[in-house]
Amino acid sequence: MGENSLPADGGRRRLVGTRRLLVAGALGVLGTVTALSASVPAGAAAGTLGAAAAQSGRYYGAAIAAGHMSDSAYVATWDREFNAVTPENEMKWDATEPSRGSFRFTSADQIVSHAQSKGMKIRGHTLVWHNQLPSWVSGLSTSDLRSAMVNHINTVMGHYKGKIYAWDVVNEAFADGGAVGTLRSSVWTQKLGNGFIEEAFRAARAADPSAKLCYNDYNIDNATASKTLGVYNMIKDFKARGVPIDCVGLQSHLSSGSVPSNYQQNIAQFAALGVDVQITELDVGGSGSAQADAYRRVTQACTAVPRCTGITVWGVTDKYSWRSGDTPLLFDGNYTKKQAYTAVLDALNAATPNTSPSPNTSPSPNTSPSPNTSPSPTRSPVTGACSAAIETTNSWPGGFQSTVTVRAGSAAVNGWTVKWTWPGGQSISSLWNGTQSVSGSSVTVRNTDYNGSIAAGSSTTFGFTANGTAATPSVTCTSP
Ligand code: 9MR
Repeated sequence: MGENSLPADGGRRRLVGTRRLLVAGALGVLGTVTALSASVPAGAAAGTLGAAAAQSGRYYGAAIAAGHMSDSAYVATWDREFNAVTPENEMKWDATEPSRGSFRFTSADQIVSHAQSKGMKIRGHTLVWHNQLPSWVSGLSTSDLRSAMVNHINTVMGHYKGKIYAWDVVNEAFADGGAVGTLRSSVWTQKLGNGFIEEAFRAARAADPSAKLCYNDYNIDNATASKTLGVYNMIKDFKARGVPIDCVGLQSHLSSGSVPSNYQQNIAQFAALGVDVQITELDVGGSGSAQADAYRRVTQACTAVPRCTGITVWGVTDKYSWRSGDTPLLFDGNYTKKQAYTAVLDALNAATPNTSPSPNTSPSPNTSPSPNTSPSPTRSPVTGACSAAIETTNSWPGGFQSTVTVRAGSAAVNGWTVKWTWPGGQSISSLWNGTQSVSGSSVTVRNTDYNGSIAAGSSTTFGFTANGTAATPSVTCTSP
């Protein structure tokens, strides 16, 4: 599906598509801005983007690249102006798991620890995407790919557990053309089918229940575009079936004059599904007052909707932007504030306080709840050199997800077998990081070729989703 694949330049051609999709004109609110700014009581206006956003309970973030952190003006501007961050490339699959099972977090850790030291919110970007995916992933069989996806989610989210405000769990899965709901053809759809999105979200909830889980995409800024409606329908379906999802990310790579007239309506209609909305990769090509007007409209659209919880611009300075030729950011190449900066600051300062901040990962009233039940793990007696503990990490009507931790005793283990018996007719629908054999209600799971060796005192995990009522049967572990 060539028309759906990304161009080699990392997506620059999408902007053409964006322009085609977006409704022209639509700058009718300009006249209101001065009046809004003027209504801010003297002394109430904050002087930086982060502080201004915080007044209404929101964040204002920037994408940050670890490679630029040696530029002191870059870091100084980030620290001064922003209270949130998204690593621009450092958490992507090619950066974090360049070869199977071998994880690297150095660059991402650099951004995370800096952000933490400044009390910033951190958005995790991104776990499952067709782009910046190392070639070893595309070569896997269906069952290996499923295991690799869940293992990647578990390991990356596990590494940052408790530190991430929101994760872009799945990025850019919808196609730019075709009927409403058409997914982009990728290794994910080809091998796992369209259900890969749901599988990823279920695994993500189990991996870090404290993080908000977002679906993130571009060209979903226009409320009536078919791509937008496809995402809208997916979220509605997830909420109705209790598939965990907390937020939608509108990337909003825009150009001056191309902010859709229904942009605020779009945010509001997503929010009405019971998810937060975040503007995740905002940049607006252009300059001067036209660019400032577009930024102002985007900001006002977010602050007008209580569940629009924050905005992230895709970079600090034009000079490092992925589309620097379009000068799309709020600071020029010398870190001088542009007209667009002032427009954003004024719009943030004019926002009325957000009185209904959304609780973390709460189900909306119109959904079947998907509680994160975490009863204390049932531990097996140590019968051999290993022990196993099973816990329910998610459940929903008619199904559940479990994680089994296999631990070596005082000696290293080379190969392990975990067994249990289902108490009430449960059945595994999908298992990762193990190989299963089932006989009636008896289940046997053995290690795969990559996780059989466990050092003394260390552990590995496997997991599964299952049909039926959540259960934590007693499990045994033996090692040859
Ligand atoms: O800004 C990122 C750029 O440095 C990378 O080269 C590019 C590679 O795909 O990804 C850019 O970020 C993208 C983001 O991760 C997802 N949405 C589109 C962004 C711009 O292409």
